[in-house]
This record gives sequence, structure tokens and C-alpha cells, in this order.
Amino acid sequence: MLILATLAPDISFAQAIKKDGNPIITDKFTADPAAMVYKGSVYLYTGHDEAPDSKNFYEMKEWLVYSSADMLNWKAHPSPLNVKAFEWAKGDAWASQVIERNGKFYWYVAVEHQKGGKAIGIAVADHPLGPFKDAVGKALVTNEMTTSSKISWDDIDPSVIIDDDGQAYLFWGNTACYYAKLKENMLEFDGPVNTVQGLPKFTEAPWIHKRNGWYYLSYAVEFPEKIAYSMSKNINGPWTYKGILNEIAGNSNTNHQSIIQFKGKDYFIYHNGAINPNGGSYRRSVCIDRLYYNKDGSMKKIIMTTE
Ligand code: FUB
Repeated sequence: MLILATLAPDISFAQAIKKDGNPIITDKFTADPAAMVYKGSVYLYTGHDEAPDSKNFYEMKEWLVYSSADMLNWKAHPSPLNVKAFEWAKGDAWASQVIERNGKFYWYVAVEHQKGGKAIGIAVADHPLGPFKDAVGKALVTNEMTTSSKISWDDIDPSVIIDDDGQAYLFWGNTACYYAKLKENMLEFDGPVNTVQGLPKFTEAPWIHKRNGWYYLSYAVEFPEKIAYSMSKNINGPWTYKGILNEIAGNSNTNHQSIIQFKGKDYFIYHNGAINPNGGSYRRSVCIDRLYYNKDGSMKKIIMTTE
């Protein structure tokens, strides 16, 4: 297993991370973190970078899951989902997010569709660790559904939220950021696909979260990627750009974040390419640092304890 930290109770999280090590997972390459808080634990879902050293592109066939009760000691579990679970998919287990509703766990994943182009599917389970199975038997989002971009990979990086009134929304995208309402069954859209405005230089990796009445849309900008964010009092916008939240993460061209609050503390989870000697853009590693808010609700820039 991975994190071996035996920590004195008074050591701060940043010190612990520095001392005991970001990246938090060192026996595998992990990417695209998406954390879910559920019943006193954090479940951390990641992609699995399996590209050999000679390959300069992603090789991702399955997703991984880790759990923790303290954000410092992480337990690895068997892979709960492989891209083969989606019979309509060709491969590419890219970024994803899991959310719980009424005791079921819905896992929104980006994959390559057999017909070509990236697509978003949904897996479902009765437990955060699975077993997960394809919930619908077909993609929720396919490349034909989104038209503002001519690329075949604009339907990636799903991020999901259930608002305080019970309405669920899915955000996703590359080059353009899309969103749509989900029905209560979490398996179908309930209305049109919209394009989010107010996210300057949007590249990919939207992550939607809500705190104290503010909606936050963080996302990757430019390339190599930094993480920027916009805020709004309404999930439908208008969104106000607030600036860069996280700088380029070491030697990884991509930077993909997950933001959670757990036991009263806020965390920024991301990936870099820090595992030597082979780490990099296609052999990435998940890291965690503390996130702090200003009094006006804006987020302070992340201090990466690995950089
Ligand atoms: O992991 C494959 C892709 O790289 C993700 O979908 C993007 O967000 C970037 O991290």
C-alpha cells in the first residue's frame, strides 16, 4: 500500500504532506482525481496512467479508488471499473466523477465511443467501492450532441453536482464548457445542453462545487494547464472570472482538480508528474494540498507543497 504516514497529532496537514510526501500514491501512476465525501470517509477516484516510458500519449484502461478517514492515510481498493464495462466504448478511461443519490453511486466517465469521438457514460453501484456496472447501456453524451466545437474530444471531463433543491447538473467539456440538468434518476438529461459563458481561456477539466451560497466553476486554462475559476450566485450564471487558483503542476502538461470539504477543512486535489524518473504528462500522480477561502468567498491561490 501507499501512504505510510504515522503522524503526530499536532502536525499540520501541509507539513505532513511535505514531510511524508506528495504525490500521495507512489506505486501506480494516477490522474484526474475526483473525490467524494461519504459517511465520514473520502473516496478518491482516479484514472490510471499505464503508458510505457516510450509512449507519449495516454494509455488508460481502468479507474482506481482509494479511501481515507483522515486525508493522510489512503487505502487502495481493487479497481472498481474498467472501460470494458461499457460495451459501446472503444477505450480511454479518462476523467470522471462519482456522486451519491438515494443510496446509489453514479459514476460519470469520459471514454472513446466505438463510433468515434469522446463520449460520457454512467456506471452505477450500491456501494462507493462498487461493483460498478454500465447504468444505461449507451452513452449519455456523444460527440454529435455538442456543436460549438469541431473537435472529437470536446465531450470529456464530467463534473456533477446535486444542488440544495435536489436538482442535479452535469458539467463537462474541452475548448467549450457545457452543462445540462439531469433527471432525478441521474441517467438522462432534463432539458437542453447549454454552453457556459464567463470562463476565459477554458481548456478542460471543469469542477463544480458550492459553498455558502456561491457556485464555483474551476477549470483548466491554456496549455500547459493552470487551474482558474469563476464564481456565481446562480448555477446558470452569469459567472465572474476570479483568476488563477493553481499554477502549472510541475512537469505535467495537464492539471485536473477536485475540490472538497472534509471534517471542516478544504482540500485541493490534483495531479503532477512528480514520480521520478518516468513521471510526466502521461505518467501522472495525484497530490493533495489545503485550500483556503477569503472572507468574500473567493479562493486563495494554492500553495503546492511539492513545488
Ligand atoms: O486523463 C486524460 C485527460 O487528461 C483528461 O480527460 C484531461 O482532463 C486531462 O487531465
